[in-house]
Amino acid sequence: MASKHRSQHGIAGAIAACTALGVAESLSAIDSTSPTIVEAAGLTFIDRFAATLKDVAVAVFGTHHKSALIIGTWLVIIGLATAASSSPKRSRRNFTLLVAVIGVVGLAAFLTRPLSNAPLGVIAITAGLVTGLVLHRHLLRITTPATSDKEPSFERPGEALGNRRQFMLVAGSAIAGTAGATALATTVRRRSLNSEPAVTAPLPTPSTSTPPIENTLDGIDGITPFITPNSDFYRIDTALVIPKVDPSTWSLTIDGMVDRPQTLTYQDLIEASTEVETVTIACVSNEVGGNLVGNATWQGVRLADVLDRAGIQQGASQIVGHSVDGFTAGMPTATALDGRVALIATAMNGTPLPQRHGFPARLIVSGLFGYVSATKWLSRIELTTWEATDGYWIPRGWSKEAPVKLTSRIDVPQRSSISAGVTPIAGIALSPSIGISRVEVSINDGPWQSAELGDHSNDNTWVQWHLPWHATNGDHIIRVRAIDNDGNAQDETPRSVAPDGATGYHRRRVTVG
Ligand SMILES: Nc1nc2c(c(=O)[nH]1)N[C@H]1C(S)=C(S)[C@@H](COP(=O)(O)O)O[C@H]1N2
Ligand SMILES: [Mo]
Repeated sequence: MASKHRSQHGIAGAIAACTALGVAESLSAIDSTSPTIVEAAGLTFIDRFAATLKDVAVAVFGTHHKSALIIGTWLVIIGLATAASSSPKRSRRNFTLLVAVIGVVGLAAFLTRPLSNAPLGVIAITAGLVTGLVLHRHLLRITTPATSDKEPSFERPGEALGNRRQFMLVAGSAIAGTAGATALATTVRRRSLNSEPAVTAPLPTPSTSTPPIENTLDGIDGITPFITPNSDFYRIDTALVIPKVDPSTWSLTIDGMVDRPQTLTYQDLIEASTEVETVTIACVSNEVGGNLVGNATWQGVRLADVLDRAGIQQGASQIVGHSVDGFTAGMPTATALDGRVALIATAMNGTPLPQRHGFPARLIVSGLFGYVSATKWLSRIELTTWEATDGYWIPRGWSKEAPVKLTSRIDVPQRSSISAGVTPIAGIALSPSIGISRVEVSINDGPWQSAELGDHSNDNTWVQWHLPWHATNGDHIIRVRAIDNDGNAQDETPRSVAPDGATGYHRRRVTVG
């Protein structure tokens, strides 16, 4: 009897918690520019544990793991509620206590997120708490009708059956209602979040006529295309939900150690977006041979021009990009002024920046890893000293200076087993802002052979390379290495991504026959 009550009390806790979460989530999901309660908890978790997770963090920030974090949060809360509610004697007290603690922690997490809709969050959490407590009490009353929260002295069989039926009915409706409301709210929210912003202004005609890329090696089957389509471009960020920015109210501030702080509206920025540059950007978390790298044509305003108008003060040695969701990335001021491509970008491959890539504006700096430069959903550019502050990832164990490392990758043959005959070996090599001068391939530790290079007139992009290979039967190891335009050879020592980027040669094993 005791264990039956224990499990029914536990189930009451689980159902009440689930319903409470459903109410809080559905209500807080209404504003798609704000995180929901559970998303806020997940974002706080990311900020808190990103450092501990280190390389694992890369995985956490991948899209799939974001859903896992949301689902995990639900499961943990429901699990805690089940445990707290299980004791037949202290079910009510423990459950109330737990719900109060989760409510306070949830509210604190929510209110400290930069994009949270505070009034909506307070309403959502209050409604969730009240629903959860009322439902829990009600379910307990059905479980133990005679003496509300105490073990009943005896139970007539018919009464027990009736209670059980009533318990199932209330519990079932609560779960069905929660599932329905949450599914509806999530669908509406997702639709709103996934819709790309309506283009409010046409992009201006580029002031520079960039020469078209003459000889890409796109014709080689399986090679990475020279330009990465927006839909295939890698995405890395700490945003559990992509910030949705309204361009009509958004503005970009340039302040800190400047003589004339600036405020630019979306319209201002679009009108000035006459620079067009093709630049490869890469993530520090990209392993040798990895896919966290992409090449796009960016349109925007030269960062140096905007800074010039603001007037950089003496000693302002760091530029810190701030995003609407609180992310920051800091780089040496010199990188914006040394002649390399450094843009406030508003468009990517001919369309306004996609939401996931930073709409309405982001920074793109050739030759620096994304985490120190490429702030998406940009809201502020702050000029400060190098010592004054650190970007998001620096206290989390990543290097403050982070130039992109010279690297190369084998894309073709795509399969690990191919048939004999002449077949291409091909891939990409990159060292943005310096450029690639040579790519070499070695088969089975044989001599390094120079590969043919695709267009490499632009030092800011990756270079496609190709070597025809007469493949003979057997197992082969293919290796690649690159040399940059400064004459530096690719670092051969295998190193993982932390703290400032992976090194080593990419190799592929291919079985021919
Ligand atoms: N607001 C914001 N901007 C950000 C990040 C982020 O987490 N938040 N991540 C940076 C990192 S680590 C990288 S590698 C690039 C990736 O840009 P992409 O997602 O457009 O490829 O964005 C950078 N800009
Ligand atoms: Mo990154």
